[in-house]
Amino acid sequence: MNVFKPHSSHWGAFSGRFEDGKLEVRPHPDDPHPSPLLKNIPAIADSPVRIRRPAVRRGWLEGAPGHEQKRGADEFVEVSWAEANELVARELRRVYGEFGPRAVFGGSYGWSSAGRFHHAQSQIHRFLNVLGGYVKSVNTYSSGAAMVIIPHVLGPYDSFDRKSVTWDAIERSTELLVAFGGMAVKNTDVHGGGISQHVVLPKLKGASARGARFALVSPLRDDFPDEVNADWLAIIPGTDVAMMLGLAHVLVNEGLHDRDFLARYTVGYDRFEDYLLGRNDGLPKTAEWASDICGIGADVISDLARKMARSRTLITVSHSLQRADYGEQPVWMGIVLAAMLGQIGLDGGGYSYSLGALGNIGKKLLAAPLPTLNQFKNPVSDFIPVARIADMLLHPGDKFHYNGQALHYPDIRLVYWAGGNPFHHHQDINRLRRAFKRPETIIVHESAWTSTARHADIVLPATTTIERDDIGAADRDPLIIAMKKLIEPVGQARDDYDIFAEISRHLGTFDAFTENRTSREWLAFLFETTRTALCAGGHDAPDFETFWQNGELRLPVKPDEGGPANAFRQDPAANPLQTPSGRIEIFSQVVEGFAYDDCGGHPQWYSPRFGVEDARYPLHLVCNQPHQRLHSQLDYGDFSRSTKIKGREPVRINPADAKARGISDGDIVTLSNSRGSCLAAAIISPDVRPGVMQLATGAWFEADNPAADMTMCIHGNPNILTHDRGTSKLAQGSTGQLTRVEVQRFVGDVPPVRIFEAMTFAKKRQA
Ligand SMILES: Nc1nc2c(c(=O)[nH]1)N[C@H]1C(S)=C(S)[C@@H](COP(=O)(O)OP(=O)(O)OC[C@H]3O[C@@H](n4cnc5c(=O)[nH]c(N)nc54)[C@H](O)[C@@H]3O)O[C@H]1N2
Ligand SMILES: Nc1nc2c(c(=O)[nH]1)N[C@H]1C(S)=C(S)[C@@H](COP(=O)(O)OP(=O)(O)OC[C@H]3O[C@@H](n4cnc5c(=O)[nH]c(N)nc54)[C@H](O)[C@@H]3O)O[C@H]1N2
Ligand SMILES: [Mo]
Repeated sequence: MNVFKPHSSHWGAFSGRFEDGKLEVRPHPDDPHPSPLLKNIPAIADSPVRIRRPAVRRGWLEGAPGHEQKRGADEFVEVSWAEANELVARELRRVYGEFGPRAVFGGSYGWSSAGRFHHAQSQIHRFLNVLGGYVKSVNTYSSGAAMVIIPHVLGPYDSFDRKSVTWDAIERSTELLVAFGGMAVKNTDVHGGGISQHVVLPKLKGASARGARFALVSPLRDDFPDEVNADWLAIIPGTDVAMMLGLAHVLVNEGLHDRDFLARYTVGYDRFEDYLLGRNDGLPKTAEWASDICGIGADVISDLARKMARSRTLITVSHSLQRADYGEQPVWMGIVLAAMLGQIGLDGGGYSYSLGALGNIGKKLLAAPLPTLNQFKNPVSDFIPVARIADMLLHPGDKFHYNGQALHYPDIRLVYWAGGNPFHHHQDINRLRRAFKRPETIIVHESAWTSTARHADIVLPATTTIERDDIGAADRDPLIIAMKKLIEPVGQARDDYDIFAEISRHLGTFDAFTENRTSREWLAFLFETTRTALCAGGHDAPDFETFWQNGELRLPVKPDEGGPANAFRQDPAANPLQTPSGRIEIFSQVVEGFAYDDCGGHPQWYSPRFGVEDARYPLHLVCNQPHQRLHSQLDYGDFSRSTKIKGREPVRINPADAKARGISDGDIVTLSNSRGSCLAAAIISPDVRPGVMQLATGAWFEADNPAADMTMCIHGNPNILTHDRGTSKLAQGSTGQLTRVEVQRFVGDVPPVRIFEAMTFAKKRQA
């Protein structure tokens, strides 16, 4: 009998064993609320959709590298590893030689997998840096707008986004938690790198049992768990800033704002108040004004404002709110509202950005550094804000704005991706398909035939975590895990490290890339930093072999002393914020100085662009994170597939909207707008606001006609519908969360979904 061995994933620590050709998975025994996403894991071992051998697109193999209309609609030819390595090395040599590193895009955004050494992003960046560098991407799809605006208003993103308020403080002190964008427990199933304990539900229940109240501001009722009783304020998507302004207006009107706090800790409130009260534009942003825009009653807004002023109130703003047109505004306006309440820096009060978006946010900080692979320095300074990928490929040389800089898109010849799925994560997939036809060569390492792999020229089969040894560790998770190999590599899959090492051998960079360490030697080497730091801090720390045998190691955590906001509140002169003024910038001279028409010097209401451009499409579509998987990962797993209806991704529709269109539960429907369309299966639900539908991201994109310029996705990927514009000239963040569509019942023969079936391969034609 095989024994259960420790392992980890972005959605939980677990142990696994492979017995009788089946993978069994058990959650970590100390996890109070394990994630159902663990049920997706067993399929990794034998799914037909795994990539088993290196494969090259026929047109690329038989022709020459170049712009290519057939990319995404061509056949693949399987080749040997020797041939694949030779092809990749030759092409890299050509592109670096002829065009230099500024022609190579290695941004390679994506979540890859848990595991500190075999982390695909770290591996690819290290590999490309050794070759001379690459054009990178900055910021994330998660938080593109917030990462740029928060430093102007509060200080460095990393010190503020997640370090402000702990769950312990909420359980202890919060009286009213107002969650803009909610706090869906399904989102806290995951955390990048791993999560050994899922505590959010128990913590919320704890706070609720002590008497805390919750206000859920969201178009979806289930953005807060049923177990705690929240007041659902079913807002119209994209209108939170208007509602926040309405709340702020009530505070001022009734003298409930904290003038002392504003005077002592902030700058620029007067400029903002002029706007709020309409002194310059003649338009006071009253509760009634807000109500007309956001769909929440003026009396409800007024009542909430009073309660917020009377209670120890915590305002949270979700990532999702800023993954939309003008996404900088709700992040900033949430801070201003919290400043007006004067509770920033008080225990369990104030402001917390993105609390509830990931499972480890709000936990205590670790007192030791995690094992980390050195990626080396990238000598190339060119970059794009991550979600500008299609713009960059389509418009080399064009100018774009970003955070006060005017920049130009580089001319990319070669795209190299490992550990991400742009055909899942990027907006306006029909446009992305056109963009992916532009480079001369696209190389992808993947473990499964995702749509991105199918749009590449050279596809190299990568192992998953369960096929290799690694060290599992994550930010604010005290448990380091010996992630032990559970099965042999599927087919001819290789670890990303070994793939890059072998290609490096062809390019003469093997020693620099590998430092002549085997994977096992790397694990011991990386563990040593953590061990040394622990010893220096006076803690007990085992050597690597002992850790590996024990299977896990518990790191010490820092005491809950509150974040930088608490220190700032206690003594603003001694602990100024790292902003130009040292205070909270309600008005930012710097942002004002950029003179952007879509992000001014203080937060303000801008009507979403999609509302204007897509006005003829009557329904809002919320494209949020899936509860049944992490993004597109393991969409072929049992749990994800168990939620499909007739093989399609479910879309939730309010009963009134369904009735008006003759749609019944389980019907296949077509969602469409000017950018494209997709099929999905209807679930009629009163948990979505009337006028709103919800279709999660992550169903693998499958074109009904891969050769056509405009195609429908027959599986249910919402990014065929979303628009591809940055949040504003300031941050250029992704705006994928919201769009507008029409929906109708599909009549006729429904095309079968085949994306999870085994690929068939072509034979190379003899020259
Ligand atoms: N419309 C809309 N779009 C969105 C969002 C939204 O709200 N709405 N959300 C956005 C957000 S927040 C994010 S973070 C992105 C997520 O976008 P991604 O991070 O790109 O999504 P994943 O599905 O996690 O893709 C990871 C890929 O890496 C592969 N992989 C895993 N481990 C390994 C490995 O060890 N080696 C290699 N070579 N490959 C590996 C997986 O098979 C998978 O295909 O999506 C964004 N897209
Ligand atoms: N199970 C699971 N958990 C995940 C992920 C996953 O793929 N699966 N992805 C992880 C990642 S990478 C990230 S970045 C985080 C993302 O964290 P978020 O971006 O916060 O998560 P979403 O689920 O996209 O959105 C949360 C909710 O915001 C609400 N919402 C959308 N638009 C509006 C609006 O205009 N106003 C208001 N008030 N509410 C709105 C929607 O109802 C939606 O359910 O989640 C993480 N957690
Ligand atoms: Mo994300």
